[in-house]
Amino acid sequence: NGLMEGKRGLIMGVANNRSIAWGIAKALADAGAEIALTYQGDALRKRVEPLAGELDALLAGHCDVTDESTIDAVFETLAAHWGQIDFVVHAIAFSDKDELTGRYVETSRANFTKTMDISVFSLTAITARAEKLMTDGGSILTLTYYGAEKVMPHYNVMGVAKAALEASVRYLAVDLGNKAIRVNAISAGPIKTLAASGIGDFRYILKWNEYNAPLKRSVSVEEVGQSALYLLSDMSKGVTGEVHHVDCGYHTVG
Ligand code: 0WD
Repeated sequence: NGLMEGKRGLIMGVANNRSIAWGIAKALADAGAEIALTYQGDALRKRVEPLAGELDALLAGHCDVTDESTIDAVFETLAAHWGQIDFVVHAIAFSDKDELTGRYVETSRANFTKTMDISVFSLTAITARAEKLMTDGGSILTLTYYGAEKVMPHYNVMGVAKAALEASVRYLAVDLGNKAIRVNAISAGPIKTLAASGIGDFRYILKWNEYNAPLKRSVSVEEVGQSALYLLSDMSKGVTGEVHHVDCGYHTVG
């Protein structure tokens, strides 16, 4: 389908071919979008470069969201190549895996701050830059998890961060609405990715979802990609400030 024909945008958070961001990138490219990817550091560059090649995507460079100058550099590259953009996907989160197990009450100040900076503030930092290039309106999408709404074992400080991320989506949606820029989140069910492997008992959480979700299975990155396509295309022109569950229905029973 040509749903994204003529649209250009940035996808942040591809670490490898199992990343949710990669599932979204493929769905968008299939629908005709022109895509730019960033990578975090040289180790990931080796993974992301060939993936960018597969989609004829622009490699917009290294971006560590804790370093504002690297965010600026990415948006300068986009301004130079394209001038204007239509969408941004933010699929970035981090927390020390030693604190994604056991009790939330034992979270350290240092990891709390770092988790919030990388997983929450980065959406606002990126949106502020994207706004300037979205001169023809746009759609911004982030990834969240049910642990924002209910206590999930081991999700701990990341659950607190996702709650703040979801609130950010609503505030950003209001700030940018008069420019026809929409801001939404997909709350994805558990998927075995690099980031997920850091969460304690992840396999158990995955199984629990499979037994209990209405669809009796876990969601795939391809399915998250298809839902992202809806939120990033004009199909969802009237939707903003929304947290859309793509979790095989788990949130209805969990
Ligand atoms: O079950 C899951 N996998 C779910 C993930 C369920 C619901 C939501 N999510 C969310 C995650 O919290 C995250 O926000 O989806 C988003 C994407 O996560 P993912 O696809 O599960 O994980 P992964 O493939 O590891 O990509 C996340 C990437 C990082 O990978 P690693 O594993 O190297 O930390 O986020 C990027 C990095 O590429 N990232 C950063 N990018 C720029 N600057 C930074 C940083 N400081 N830190 C992490």
